[in-house]
Formats: sequence, structure tokens, C-alpha cells
Amino acid sequence: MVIQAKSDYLITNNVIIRNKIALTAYTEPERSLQRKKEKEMAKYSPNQNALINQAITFATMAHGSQVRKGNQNIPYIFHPIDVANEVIYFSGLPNDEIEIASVLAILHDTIEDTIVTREDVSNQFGIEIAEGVQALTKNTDLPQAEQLAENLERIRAAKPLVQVVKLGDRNSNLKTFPAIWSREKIGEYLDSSLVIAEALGGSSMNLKARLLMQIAENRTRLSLYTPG
Ligand SMILES: [Mn+2]
Repeated sequence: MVIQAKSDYLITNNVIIRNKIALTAYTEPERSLQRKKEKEMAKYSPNQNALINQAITFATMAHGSQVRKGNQNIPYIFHPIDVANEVIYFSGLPNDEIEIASVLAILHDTIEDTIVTREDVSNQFGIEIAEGVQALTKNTDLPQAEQLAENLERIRAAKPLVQVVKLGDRNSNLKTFPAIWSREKIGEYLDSSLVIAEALGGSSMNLKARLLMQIAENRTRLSLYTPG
């Protein structure tokens, strides 16, 4: 028997409405299990994770079929979620700032890398989140060589909960490099990572320490594989 479970997601007026699972094809024992689950789930309502769930759905839809640079097997959404994990487990932010920082982490590449605009983010998540994501967005109208310094200046002017997202972002990016990157390119990337660690490290000693550790590890790895 084929069970047809329908779960279309729609975003309307800041609310995600999930269509009810069609129960018609279930057997009675399955229906009974379903009722038990629904009762269990009701304990968690109103949904305490609504904002995070909304951010993940929004970013997943925005990034669509994008994958990580140089690795076709990693759907892009795993990167923002990794950044949220860096913030959650390592930033040391006070508990009441963790949720908003995780939402920022999940959304941090939407304006830079997708068709999503600052207005879209503002409509869905409010002005504070939109400003945070905008601060984390490079100004690509500038020459590439000036983009990082200009961006760091804007991030430094923002709250610590915005700064930790950039530290988490770079920590995430240092976990693996695109296979096509040359040694020079990796070296430059490690140099810029040090600039980020120094500029924003005050917002989280722990994320700064992780970043310095990863920079050192990668430099060692590079020196071990010196050609010739
Ligand atoms: Mn990123």
C-alpha cells in the first residue's frame, strides 16, 4: 500500500502553514500511532522553535539548488547551519542572544548569494535581523581587494551578536577548501582569516581561539605538502 504523505510548505505573512498530513491511506494502527505522535507534539506548542524553523525554511528555499563551492555533494544550506552551530556551541553569547544570532547565522548568505533582498529579510524577520544580514553582506560594487576591510568596518560597528556570526562563518569555511584552490589562494585566505580573528575576536574569545587554531593547523598542513 502506498502511503501518500503530503507536506507542502507555504510562507505567507510571516507564517509557515504546513498542510495536514493526509491520513486517508493509513491503516488503523498507523492512525493510532499518528494520534499518539500528535498528542506528544502538542506539548511543544506554541512552537518554541518557530523563528529558527522559519529561518531554516527561508534560507533553504533561497539557496535552492546551490551547493558548496567545489563540492557538488554538499547542499549549500549545511554551511549556514554549520555557522549557527559554531555560534550556538562556541560563541559564549548570553542565552537570550543565542536565538537571534542563530537566525542571523542561518540567513547570513541570503542577501549576498541569492535573489533575496534586504527588504525580503525585513518583511519576514524584522529590521534588526535585516540589518544584521546586510552588515554581513560584502559590497561587491567595490574592488575585491577593498571588500573585506570595508565589510569588517561595518561588522565592527554592529553588535557582538553580529560579529560572532562572521567569526563562525570563517571557522566554518576553514573546515574544508575547494579542491580547485591553489596553495597561494589558500595562503591568502588564511591571511585574511587572521585579519578577521584580530578585528572581531573581542566579541568571542572562544571563536577567536578556534579560528587561530584552524589557521595554524592549515598553515602546518600547507608546509607539510610543499611540492619538491
Ligand atoms: Mn558564509
